[in-house]
Amino acid sequence: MKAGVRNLVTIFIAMLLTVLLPVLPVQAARPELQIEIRDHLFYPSVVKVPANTKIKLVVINRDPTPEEFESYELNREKVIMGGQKAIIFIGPLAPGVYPFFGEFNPKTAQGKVIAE
Ligand SMILES: [Cu+2]
Repeated sequence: MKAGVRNLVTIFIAMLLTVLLPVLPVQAARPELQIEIRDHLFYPSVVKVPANTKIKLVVINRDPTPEEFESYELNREKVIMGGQKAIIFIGPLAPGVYPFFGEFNPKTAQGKVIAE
């Protein structure tokens, strides 16, 4: 390669890295977890997450009836219509146990997030 071309390639790669590098760590640092509601139960009902990390929870309601994902400890409350899904961001959490429940079926729909 001629020196001029090599310089252009080097500059191009440097520009590409400048654009990409700030984006990549953000995606890597945000784990995504999926919880399903079926027959007024959560699957899985126990969810382990890394402490001190922001988490994206995708809650899919497979029941035909609406449910409300609710947690006092996580300070979250979200209605999910039948057959719909909701995205709920939680954390960063201190290590500990954070119960959640379905407000429309609180006797059966119970679960907990364990941050460790
Ligand atoms: Cu509520």
